[in-house]
Amino acid sequence: DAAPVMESKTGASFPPVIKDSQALLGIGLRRKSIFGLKNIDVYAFGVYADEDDVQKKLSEKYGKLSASELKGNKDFNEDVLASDINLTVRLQIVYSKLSIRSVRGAFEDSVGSRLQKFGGPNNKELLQRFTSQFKDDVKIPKGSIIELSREHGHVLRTKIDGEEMGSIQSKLLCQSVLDLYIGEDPFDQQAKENIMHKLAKVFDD
Ligand code: DAO
Ligand code: DAO
Ligand code: DAO
Repeated sequence: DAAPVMESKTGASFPPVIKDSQALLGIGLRRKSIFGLKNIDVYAFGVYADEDDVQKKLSEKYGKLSASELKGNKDFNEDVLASDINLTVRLQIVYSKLSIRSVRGAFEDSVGSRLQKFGGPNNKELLQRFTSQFKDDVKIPKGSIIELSREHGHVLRTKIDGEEMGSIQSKLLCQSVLDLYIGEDPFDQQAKENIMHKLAKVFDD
């Protein structure tokens, strides 16, 4: 029924449903400052979730609360991050000069800081296991679509333009990646609020 949703600054467009059952909850923009001088738009993103799954896993604890009561509820936020709900973050690259080197570096900063936050300081080895998978010959030109999906059992699956790059079973990694978008200090605060509101509304009907 619904039409694609467009991120207005970049023109990136997001289908309303992916993987047959995951609905778009909200979209946002990942920006990065370079040399402390200017911000570049790196990618637009959309967060999707299986709403039946949200019902099934969280309604016992939150089903009696309305969306407005759940607004800003820290427990709810943490449970969404840590639970086993099927969730996908779809990235659409808008920066045209992305190199694997800068992806690796950004990843080590952003995901690395979350691995530390949730798992403590001894996660260097885990992180390097990932970034070493980013082969120098992988191309991520403008328009590329990267899907980061948490599947049941805390499996994080990565696809680039529909092609599977790998998957890894790690609750810590799933939580750390999602924290970038809907955690305490997200890339796009407004996006996070929209996404959490949509998730909370699942219980309203
Ligand atoms: O050209 O060095 C540069 C600046 C580019 C910054 C790129 C940030 C990469 C962000 C991660 C993208 C993940 C797909
Ligand atoms: O925006 O800082 C960030 C991190 C985003 C996570 C992106 C993971 C992309 C993995 C793709 C590897 C391609 C070689
Ligand atoms: O278990 O060490 C292993 C192999 C897993 C391959 C994982 C590649 C996944 C790329 C991770 C990107 C995370 C956003």
